[in-house]
Amino acid sequence: MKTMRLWKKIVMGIVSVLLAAAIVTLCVLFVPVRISAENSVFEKGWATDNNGYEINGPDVERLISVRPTELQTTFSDLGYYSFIHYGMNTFTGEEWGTGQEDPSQFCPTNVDTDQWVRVLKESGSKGVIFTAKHHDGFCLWPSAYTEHSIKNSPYMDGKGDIVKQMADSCKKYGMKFGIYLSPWDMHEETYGTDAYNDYFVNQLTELCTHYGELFTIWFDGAKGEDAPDFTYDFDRYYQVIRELQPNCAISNQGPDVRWIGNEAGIARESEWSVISKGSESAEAIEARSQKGEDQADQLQSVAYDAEDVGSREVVLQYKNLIFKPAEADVSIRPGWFYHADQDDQVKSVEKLCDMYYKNVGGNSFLLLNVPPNQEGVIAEPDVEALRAFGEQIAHDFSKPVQNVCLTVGSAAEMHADGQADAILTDGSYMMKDGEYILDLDFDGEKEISRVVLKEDISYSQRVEAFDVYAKVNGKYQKLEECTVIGSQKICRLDQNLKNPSKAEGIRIVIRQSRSNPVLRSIQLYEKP
Ligand code: FUL
Repeated sequence: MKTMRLWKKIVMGIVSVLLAAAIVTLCVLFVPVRISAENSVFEKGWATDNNGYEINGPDVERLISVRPTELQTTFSDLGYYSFIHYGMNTFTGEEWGTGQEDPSQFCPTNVDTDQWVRVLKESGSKGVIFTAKHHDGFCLWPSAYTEHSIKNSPYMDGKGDIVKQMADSCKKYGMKFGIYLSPWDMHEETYGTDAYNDYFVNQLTELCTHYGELFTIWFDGAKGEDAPDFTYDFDRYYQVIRELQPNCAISNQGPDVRWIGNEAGIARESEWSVISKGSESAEAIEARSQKGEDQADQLQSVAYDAEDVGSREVVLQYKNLIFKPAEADVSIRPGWFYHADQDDQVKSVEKLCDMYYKNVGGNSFLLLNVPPNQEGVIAEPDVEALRAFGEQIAHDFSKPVQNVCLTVGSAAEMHADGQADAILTDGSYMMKDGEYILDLDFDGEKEISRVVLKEDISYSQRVEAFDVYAKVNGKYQKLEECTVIGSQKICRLDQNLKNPSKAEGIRIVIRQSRSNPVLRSIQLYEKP
């Protein structure tokens, strides 16, 4: 009996030890290993724990089912484009005007739209949006529906049409052409009545038919506090554009491009294109338009300009989601229109570059305004700043890294995946489960200053967090912890004190994603 009990004890002991060992083994095998420390080795079987967020499931499915239209996808490649504010205010010295101005006050002597477009193009801009009509109602084209236009001004004895001049110059220099049209009109008598919607549609039709292809129409949200209460028939406006200009994005108060929420060129650290439908009502945009730089830090609570418009915590609260990329509009000077006394307040090259990187390199478009002067040319300080800005950006990207060996997957299981090469060359690659690591190894050592990542946004915006490592003497050092990618993320490693002057490679680890990330390209640039 005693021996039986002893045997039982021994067997039970062995079973417990085996059980404990099995549990430990299972844990090691199935609990994802998190990379926490620098120089960590990405062990076999490494997988992201997605920062504790679900990587798949119904919520994630709902988020990634929100995708751009073809028009939005194409538009997303523009990155940086320009605004030209020119009109009655240029001559009266105002920013908003009154609508009571006389057409005779509009008297430029040398409207050189070729110079405008050339200067902008040389700065790297891809298109120009021109103020055909600002809030004062004065039209820069000879509209058949009003006398308050260029046709009654001294400019070219009333024979001028600056919208046409702009369209022609854009064509000549291979720039896209777009139109700003203010729905708020201080001059037009029908404003505030239904007849105004007809007036507006008539003007829109003129602009959509006589000036070739438009890449965007920009409906300003601003409206004076004492302006009559009036609901614009936006659906009708949109329909006219869709019919006459099917490739034209409707921006700001429109369905295709979202106003970022301030007029200081400040993008959020995590700029999302998948947002709630409720946060972009025309009224909300109207209420917050015309904000200056001093107010830009008030990106808070109210939905449209809230600090967070796209994290899971926010968007999952809403039933209707839409894809709407952000655009940051900002002027190169304090004012939107030219004022001689602001000649010494043109933004510095450093400021312009910073805005470029934060927006174009942060899933937002940069819409930079440059106002020509009374004579009709872009003034020297702006020309100088734009030239230096364009040169700096071109210089920053002048040494693309060639001959990169790309491997995808965890370190112990690296394999050169033929398909993955597509990532380097503007293809599209859906990363497989457990393969959220990308290694870019060089032929020799290099000092990398820019890492440019793009998601294939036709699969929605998925990446929520990623890290950048440098490989030095075979070990990995973490340089940056970043959030979203979207249409484009540019990491400026040369701004990072930890960036080594000699790296053998760069490693990108996707930490958090809504389902499998789909990348479109990765480009690296050496310090020039
Ligand atoms: C604002 C307008 O009130 C400004 O004058 C300028 O046109 C800017 C782009 O939008 O809302």
